[in-house]
Amino acid sequence: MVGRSSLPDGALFLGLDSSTQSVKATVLSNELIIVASETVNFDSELPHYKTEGGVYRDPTDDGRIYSPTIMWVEALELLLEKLKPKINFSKVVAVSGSGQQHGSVYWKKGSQAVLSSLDPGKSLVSQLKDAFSTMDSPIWMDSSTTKQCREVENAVGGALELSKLTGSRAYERFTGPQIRKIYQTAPHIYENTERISLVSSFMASILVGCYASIDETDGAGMNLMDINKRTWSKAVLEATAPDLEQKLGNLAPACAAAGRISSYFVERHQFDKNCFVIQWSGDNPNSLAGLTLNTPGDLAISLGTSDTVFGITAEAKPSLEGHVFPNPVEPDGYMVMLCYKNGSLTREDVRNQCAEKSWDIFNNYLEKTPPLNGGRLGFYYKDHEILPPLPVGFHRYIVENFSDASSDNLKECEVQEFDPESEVRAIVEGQMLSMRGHAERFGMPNPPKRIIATGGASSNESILKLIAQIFGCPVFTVERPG
Ligand code: 5FX
Repeated sequence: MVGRSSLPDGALFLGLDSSTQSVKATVLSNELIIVASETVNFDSELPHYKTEGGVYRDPTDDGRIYSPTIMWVEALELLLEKLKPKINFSKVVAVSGSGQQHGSVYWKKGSQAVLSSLDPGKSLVSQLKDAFSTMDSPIWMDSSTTKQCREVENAVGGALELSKLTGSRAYERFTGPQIRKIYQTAPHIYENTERISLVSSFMASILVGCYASIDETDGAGMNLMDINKRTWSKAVLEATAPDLEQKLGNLAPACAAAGRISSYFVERHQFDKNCFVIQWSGDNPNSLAGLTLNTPGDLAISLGTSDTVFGITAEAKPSLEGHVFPNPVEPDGYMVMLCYKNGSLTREDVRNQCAEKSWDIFNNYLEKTPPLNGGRLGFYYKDHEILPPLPVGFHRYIVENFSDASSDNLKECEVQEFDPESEVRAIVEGQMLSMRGHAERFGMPNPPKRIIATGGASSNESILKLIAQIFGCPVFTVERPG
């Protein structure tokens, strides 16, 4: 591996992030200083795919949400082109990345050969466009596999049994139920699939020029891996689809090297042939690693397209809510996580409707309304929510006798609307109260010693202040590329 003392002068580290709405690159120096960054936004920079927020919503299949696999390939190429004038790729000693969790890619039979013989004179898109048995990658926002979830749970003895085995009960967005749906509804696609990658292992595969392993941490987001043994669970594989193990390949620890960068990138982009590709992992596990979360009393909140809450724990105690994944940096430990689908896009919706599409006005409303909003509480689901699993809808309540110290006289009544100021406070408070409630139920530290906030909205000080009010602890955030 790359020892820090043996690093060449000017060594660089390239971190990539393949997320729902964009791909991003961050380049770090040997001293861990950010020296360059770049982004490719799918909707605005690759408009020919006609995605909205990086995804397609299928009007004929309720809850089906997917992305065009090849768009991620084109975005990677464009990202490297945009980065080229800013850094010398030959100085990059290691590259790794994050992928949106759960999303999956279906490599067609024969594609390993294509991947390992890419011609550096041609684009990746032109060579990989026919490499998939389906052009559609189901992603984490999908909620169309409830039937498959119940079937897999029932086959292994129930939801709790599945959770004890894999770290989570069956969730619609998890890759196992998604694979089962493809096997059931499009058996020819399943049959013609040589390898199934996660978004993380898919991007690593392109960089190494062969199928990269799924890492154990992102692998735990599939409802397929034995959370204690960190191997595929035979019982769950059988309950999901036939001959699945060979289509998944081996698992690898999140911190292992996937291989050296392929000759395609050496010749086309002048990377050094010794540059390591380190296993990619999921965006949330990598946030945990990047935030160097190593104290059990700390909680992290990531405010992005999805909102997530996570912490670390020594033991795996999976239950009916939330997820247990292997800790990506502590080989014997675990991370625990809650995920909400209605994150930044839902906050943006309320901003657009109530705050003239301006974050300044939104923040001003947050600052001038009191904590707990004089009893005006709301729950806003622009998309089918994961936690709690509820359909699309905005729900607003006024709690009466709110100042009364006892909870006996509290009475809530549902209302159709709030004034704009209260609406703004209600959405953010509703999100944070839900996080606090579920985090407590899941056995996460209460109150946390401190919260570390990350993700796009963590640059919003008014939101950070509100998090501190709801959780009753200090809130910190991290340096972000400008
Ligand atoms: C986690 O379980 C999720 O589904 C999301 O946070 C995705 O990882 C977003 F990319």
